[in-house]
Amino acid sequence: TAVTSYAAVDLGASSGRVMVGRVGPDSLELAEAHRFPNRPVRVPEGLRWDVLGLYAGVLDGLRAAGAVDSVGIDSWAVDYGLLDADGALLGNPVHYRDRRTDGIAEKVWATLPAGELYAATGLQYAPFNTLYQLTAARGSAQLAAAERLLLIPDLLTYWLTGRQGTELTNASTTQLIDPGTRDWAYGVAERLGIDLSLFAPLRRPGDAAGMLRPEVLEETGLTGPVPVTAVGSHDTASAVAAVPAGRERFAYICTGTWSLAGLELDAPVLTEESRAANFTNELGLDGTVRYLRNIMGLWLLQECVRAWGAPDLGALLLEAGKVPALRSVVDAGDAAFLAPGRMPERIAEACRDSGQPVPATRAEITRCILDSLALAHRKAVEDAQRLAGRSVDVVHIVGGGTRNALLCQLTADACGLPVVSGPTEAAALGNVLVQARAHGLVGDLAGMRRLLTRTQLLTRYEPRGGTRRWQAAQARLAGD
Ligand code: ADP
Ligand code: LRH
Repeated sequence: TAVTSYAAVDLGASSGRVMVGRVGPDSLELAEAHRFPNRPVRVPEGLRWDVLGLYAGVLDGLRAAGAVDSVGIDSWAVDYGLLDADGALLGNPVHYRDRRTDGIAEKVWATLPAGELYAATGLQYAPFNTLYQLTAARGSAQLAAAERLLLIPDLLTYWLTGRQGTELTNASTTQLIDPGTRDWAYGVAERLGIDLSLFAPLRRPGDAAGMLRPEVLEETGLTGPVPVTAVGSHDTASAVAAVPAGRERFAYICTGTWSLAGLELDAPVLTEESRAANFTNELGLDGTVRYLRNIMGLWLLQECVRAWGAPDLGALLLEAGKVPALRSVVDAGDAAFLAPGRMPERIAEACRDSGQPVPATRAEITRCILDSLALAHRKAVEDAQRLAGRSVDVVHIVGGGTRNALLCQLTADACGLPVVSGPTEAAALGNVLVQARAHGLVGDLAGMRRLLTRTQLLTRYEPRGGTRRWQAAQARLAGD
């Protein structure tokens, strides 16, 4: 049978890329067609995404990709664009790190208590969940003028095809979806006065999402018809679909700007204990639930590197590897690190405030971040197993953080479990595989993962012992 090829548009918070996946009966190859930075822009009204710049990057990428059998788009979650009655975008989409949601959750909980909200939606508290963003936007001129809300990948799909939809895995991050019915949480929306008709109808990974418009074909030099296929449009859903797991019992950590650490389940965990531990139930492929915790992730390092004028990352990690382990740790799950700016100082302050040695050099700060991330990974993997009543034998790490061997090794040490790292471009691979499946290839989720295991370069890290030191660090952080 012929090899087919798919363009995967994957927009992360730090960069966007268009990858081309070639899929055969027993082959899977991924090549980068185009990569471009994703730089948020601060304007007087707040922090915004440069969504036109991203769309231009997508068009450049499709041109570079050349002939493909289909296109799929995934991106970071929760954010959206508003359209007026003519279908025109109303303003630049607000960045999830914008401060407009400060203090909003408390207002929502006054109407719908946090416990009830969790039982109905299964979503962990994060100030930027779409529900809180919409509450913060209430009364604004823009929302008043809006006829339609499209999540970021759905907005780009609309621009490419002229067709509107709301893809389910990403919709599950709005906090307006019931993870049990996998449909809108109608009761929640009603009690909070959110008009669900703002949203386009739900569609699911694998559904047809339209055809590239003639103008898009012309601009990209492609020959039509080129279909766009709905994929797991939440990047984390696509990345989890591409975890190269066989029959083993596994936990996963999707590392990039964020670390998303947890388990794949077939039903949500909606207990009060789970809410207190801030675990989320996002929807995955084929009826799966992504039961995980959001951890600040390599954002902490990205922001330091930005503050330091972008020194060489490889050299910095080499130096960090020589710094003694676990001198000081911060809580990498703390939303206090959400906003941009002054990151080296904020890390140092957190160490000082908790009575630990204050990291001074760049290498020491980097080491503190990586130790703290590994520790947060450990805690999430441990808590997920306890809360879901499942145990695991291996931790899979996928995403940009797989390039950071020190982080992978420290995670293996902290978890006391082997870590299998790779693939790096997991979200793009998950995106490609869902498109391939929609075109009759690769079979079910297990089939997709078998193909990944056979074709992708993976690295194994064995735990080096010293679990007690990680336990002690965890206790220190918890203030025990
Ligand atoms: P996102 O999709 O959220 O934009 P990525 O998955 O692209 O994030 O991962 C970006 C992260 O990967 C960076 O913050 C950086 O820490 C890490 N990374 C990228 N390249 C390297 C490298 N050569 N060595 C170590 N880490 C790297
Ligand atoms: C990772 C991610 C994550 C969300 C965050 C907003 O890119 O999609 O899963 O929680 O961005």
